[in-house]
Amino acid sequence: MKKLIVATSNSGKLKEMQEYLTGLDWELHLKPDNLIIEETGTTFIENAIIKASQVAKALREWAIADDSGLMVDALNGAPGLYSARYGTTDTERIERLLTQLGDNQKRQAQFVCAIAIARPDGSIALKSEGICQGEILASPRGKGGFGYDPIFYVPQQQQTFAQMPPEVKQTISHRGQAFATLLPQLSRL
Ligand code: ITT
Repeated sequence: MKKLIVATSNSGKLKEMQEYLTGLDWELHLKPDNLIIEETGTTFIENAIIKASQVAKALREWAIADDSGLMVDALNGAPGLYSARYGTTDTERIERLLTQLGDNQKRQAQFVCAIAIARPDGSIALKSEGICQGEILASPRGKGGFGYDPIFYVPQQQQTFAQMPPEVKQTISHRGQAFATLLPQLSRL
């Protein structure tokens, strides 16, 4: 089995990425905590490529990275690329977002996920992107998931990401969409 380094420091994201990647012909390994990659890209896919490529090169192993974020229409796409840097804890990030939106009636938002897989020399073997549309609630709802999940409501399911069973979020989420196109290609590598 080939080794694949899952290049993330976000435990919620790691858990979801592991779910998509189990049962494949790849042996999953975690990225060492002390290997920190600066996200200098200007798009989600650029950042995913930077993270996968630099981790792969540093460890001389295959690596997979995810760059994702929440884009809120009424905030002109913020926090977007800066979703992780919007606060120091999930609670702080959610509070800042809700304060910025205030009682604005325009609540549409989308979660975006870009994934890249790099070869041990740092070159990119695969990349993929996924989007999930939803709305920002006025206050958090639900205990599951991670990050902004409690305020991201999906009208079709009539639930937030944090209220859904994990397997439902796994199918409809931005990450689910990105993995749906990536996985068949990954098994052919
Ligand atoms: P790595 O770069 O180490 O993977 P990170 O948390 O810095 O971890 P990003 O730069 O991609 O990751 O930032 C993504 C932000 O968007 C972060 O605050 C996440 O909590 C949030 N996010 C991404 N996917 C999410 C999801 O499915 N549900 C809730 N929040 C999510």
